[in-house]
Parts: sequence; C-alpha cells; structure tokens
Amino acid sequence: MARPEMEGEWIEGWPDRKKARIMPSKDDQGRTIFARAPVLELGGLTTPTDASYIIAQLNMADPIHPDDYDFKVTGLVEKPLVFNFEEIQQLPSYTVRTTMECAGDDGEYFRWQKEGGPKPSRLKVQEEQGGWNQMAGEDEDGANIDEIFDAIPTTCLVSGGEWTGVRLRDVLELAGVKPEATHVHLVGYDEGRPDPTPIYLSTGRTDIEIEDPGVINYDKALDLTKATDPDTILAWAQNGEYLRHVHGAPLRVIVPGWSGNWSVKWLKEIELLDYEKPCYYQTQYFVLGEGPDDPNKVPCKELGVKSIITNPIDEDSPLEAGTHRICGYAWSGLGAITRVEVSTDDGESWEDAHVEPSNDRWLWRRWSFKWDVSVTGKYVIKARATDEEGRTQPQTPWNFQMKHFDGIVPVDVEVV
Ligand SMILES: Nc1nc2c(c(=O)[nH]1)N[C@H]1C(S)=C(S)[C@@H](COP(=O)(O)O)O[C@H]1N2
Ligand SMILES: [Mo]
Repeated sequence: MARPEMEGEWIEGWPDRKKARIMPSKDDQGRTIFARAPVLELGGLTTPTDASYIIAQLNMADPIHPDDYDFKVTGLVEKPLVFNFEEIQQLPSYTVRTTMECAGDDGEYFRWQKEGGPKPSRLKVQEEQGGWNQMAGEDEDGANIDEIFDAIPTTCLVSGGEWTGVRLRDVLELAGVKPEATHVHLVGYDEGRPDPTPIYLSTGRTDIEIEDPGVINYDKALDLTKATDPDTILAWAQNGEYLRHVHGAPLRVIVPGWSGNWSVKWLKEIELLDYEKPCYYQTQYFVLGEGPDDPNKVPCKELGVKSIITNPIDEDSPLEAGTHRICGYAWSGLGAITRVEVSTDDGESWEDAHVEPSNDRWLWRRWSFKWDVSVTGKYVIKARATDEEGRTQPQTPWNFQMKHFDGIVPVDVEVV
C-alpha cells in the first residue's frame, strides 16, 4: 500500500503546512504587477521563485521569446555591440546570491513612527484592487490616500535569491568603455507613463505636483564603479531555473546591495554616458530627501542595515511563560551582517543573537535567540543588526518618499 507521506498532499510537506506563495495584485488585464513575499513563512535563505516579490512600475513588458531577444551596448564605447541570448550565455558565467529589497519595503513604518496610530502588520491581507495604476481615480479629488494605503501594503517587498548570468563588466570590456564614460544607462523593454499613485502612497499626500515625463522606458543610470563591481551581473536564471517573465526574462540586471529598482528587468540597452542621466525613477521617484523641493535630495542607492523579526509577531500574543524562539533575517547594502542583538525590555538592555555563518556577503542572514521568560507581563522585543562596515541599524532617516526603511520595529507581546 502506498505510504501517505510519499505521495498525495504529503509530497509538498505536511498537509496543513501553509505554502509559501506570493500575495499578488493584478492590473486590469489580469497581469501580476505587484506581489509581496510571505517573509514570515520562509524556512531558509533562498526565497522560492513562487514566493519572491514582484514589482512592475510601468506596464508589465510584453513577453519576449529568448530566440527573438537581443540587447545592445551603445554610447561611449569603442565598438557598439548587439548580443542575442545565445551569445550572452557563451560568456563566462557567474552566480551571485543576494537579498533584493524594494526601496519602498516597510515604508509605512516611517509613517507609523512619525504619526503613531495602529502599527502596520506584515500579516495584512492584500486586496485585489485592479492595480495601483487605477487607483488615482478620475474624480477631481484625485486619489483617496486612505484607500490607497488600505489596498497596497508596503511590507514584505524583500526576497533572497540566487542569480546566474554574466558579469556586466565582462560585457562592457568587450565593447571597450571610453575613458570619459562615467555612467551606464540601463534601459528596460517595458514602457509606460509613470503613475503618480505610488508617490501619493509614499508621501501620504495627493496634493503635490508630480512631473509627468510622458511615455518612457524603465531606465536607470548606474555609476561605472558599481556597474563594474564583480558582483553586478546580467542574469538569465533565478534560483536555478531560467528567469520567469515577471522577474525580467530573458535577461535582467542584478545590482547586489542597492535597492531593487537598480536591477533593471527585460534589459534592452546599455548606453555608456559621461553624465548621470536624470531618469524619472532616479531623480523623481527613488530619492531620499526631506521633500519634493529639497535641493539636497539624492537617488536611493545602497541599502542601510536592517533586521526584521519574523517570530514572534504581535499576533502571536499572548505567549505562555517558558522558552521561546525569537528569530528573523538581517541584511545590509554594504556587505555582510556581523552582529544581531536582541532586547526584550524595549531597548534597555541588549544581548547577542546567534547569527548563521555564511560566505555570501550580499545575502541576508538568519539569526535566532532563545528566550527564557518566566515572569508574566508585557514585553517589547527589538532586534538591531550591525554590518561589516560597522554600521548599526537604523541608518536611514525619515524621508518624504519613505524609502529604505531600516528602523527598529518593536514586537509587543504579553506573557501569561
Ligand atoms: N524594466 C524594469 N525593471 C525593474 C522594474 C520595472 O518596473 N521595470 N522595477 C524595479 C523595482 S522597483 C524592483 S523593487 C525590482 C523588483 O524585481 P522583481 O520583480 O524581480 O522582484 O525590479 C526593478 N526593475
Ligand atoms: Mo522597488
């Protein structure tokens, strides 16, 4: 007789195990343009592709068959080149494991820290809302910011993955970068007119003037230093399989350490420039500053240093007195995590957590702390991470777009 654990619903684990799947939002044509990763339900370092977050800022690109795919290298190069999918795979391959985090991940915690109110929960269920593109509304009042907030939780926009492809610097070397080049303009095949809704969402305001660049391709101008970093790659595979369309197939950029928006999907063109092109998603949207008119606002680049607590969460309260596991992930935009500390008394005192050793400097690390608690009462649990550069969480100050949140989010539990 067949053993139940060898087939049927046991094949994917125990039958009542919650499967790690993305929490998607679709556009009006049914395409997934936004999806959160079930970060609280992951059991390791590599986020399964089915569970990796997804962001398409403009319209989702049309699918491109690898046989019909090419991209070009243009601008300040000795020899402009065109690569097809086969030619790019003939170059020496390279694999990098990295955390990818959307610049807007956890942005709503900035608002909560500033304004108070109910603490945002990573468990919040995402409503199908027809895509954020539709949310701004046609009525003269424009978008209702509370409705937008309700419909688009910003948490769980982070994943860990393994990416295989070729080093961008190898491709640049073949084309011969001219000495005056300073930036690499990366252009995606997707095009559309940027929707102001995400800016309303991040600023919490609908009354601001937003520049309308018209129809554009998604693009970024990456400086040559980061572009030629040996870990910056053009990837055709994620987590051991060829890229899926939503993640940028056939070929995308991966820029470890910098927020996800640099990792241009559906790569169409690489153009060498001698200036930092003011791309919309570089100078208008993914910026750190005090306000839209802040003369000192700067593009979001490397992430800060951050840990999140995945267990316990507020919703687990009350806990029985006894021994509990406090654990989570930690990552940094400048390299490896070297230390995570835990406090169970609202930051009065801190103790070192166990941090998993790893050879992957860009990949998040798991950390854990065994908590013996016998005294009943209310507890505020906190975690803070430190990276190899000596930076300790939090690093990123409040900014009007609420990008790169790396603050300490307390967990409130009662022990009974
Ligand atoms: N061409 C293109 N590349 C893009 C985007 C996009 O909209 N178009 N979104 C960016 C953003 S904001 C993020 S966070 C990451 C998300 O990558 P993923 O969808 O594979 O998780 O892709 C980036 N690359
Ligand atoms: Mo993003």
